[in-house]
Amino acid sequence: MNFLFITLFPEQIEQAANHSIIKRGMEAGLITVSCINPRDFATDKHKTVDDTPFGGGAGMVLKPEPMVCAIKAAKEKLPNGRVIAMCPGGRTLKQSVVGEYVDSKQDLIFVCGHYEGFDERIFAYVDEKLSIGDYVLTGGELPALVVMDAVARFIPGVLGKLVSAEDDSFSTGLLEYPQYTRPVEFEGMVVPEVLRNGNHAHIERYRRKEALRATYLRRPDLLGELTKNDAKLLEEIKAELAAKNEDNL
Ligand code: 4FN
Repeated sequence: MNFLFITLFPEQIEQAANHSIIKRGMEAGLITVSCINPRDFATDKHKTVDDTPFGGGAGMVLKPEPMVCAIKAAKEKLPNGRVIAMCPGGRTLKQSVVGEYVDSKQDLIFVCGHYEGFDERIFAYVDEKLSIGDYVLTGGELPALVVMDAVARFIPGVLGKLVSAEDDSFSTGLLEYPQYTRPVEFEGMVVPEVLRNGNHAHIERYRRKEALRATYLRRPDLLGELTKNDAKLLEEIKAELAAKNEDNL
């Protein structure tokens, strides 16, 4: 799979790509990471890529010509590429969106903004707008890198032999159950008995229940349709919470 970043700051992408799992995927020939700099398509002697906004106001807007030239060059390099403009108004990145990108088998072309953002007319050359969440940032590079990280781990071989993204512990759609390693006792806090002495079935049940508990308490919005078994575990959790509240009275 090929990832191409349209960015005024290619060093930021290259630096990030030279670390972690992305580097391994590149070395294994499973992914490529490249950049196109819109500044290379600026035609004046100062290589101008931004200008003041029509109508007035603070800051600068990215001019459409160099951005669109860069997008066209990216599409020539990756004809099967999906052009994704990183912007706060896009649909929000979720694991389901990551799955869509993986399943599409398309290369990904990220358009990264700076200053006050893009001239509206570049969106005619974009397949979709995507956001990673609601906070003010200085550029679209970090969001685009987040998307690449989330997508790359699904490419067979990128994570290595031992773990595959599809059957790892994050693929349940729930928050993670609590995990422990040695020592059995740390500062008076003890690893739950079931994880030390329980059988496989008991451990599986404990982990499912604790994943449901964490999700119910902290991110109930992530709980979708429950299986019969999960519904039973959740009833137990609610009963336990109710009993605890009575104790507090
Ligand atoms: N951000 C908001 C409202 C208005 C502007 C911003 C903002 C970088 C070029 C866009 C931000 C967040 C998630 C890209 C934010 C993202 C960006 C992203 C982003 C410079 C213009 C800008 C209401 C969300 C707080 C700056 C809200 N995912 N403008 O951050 O590119 O992809």
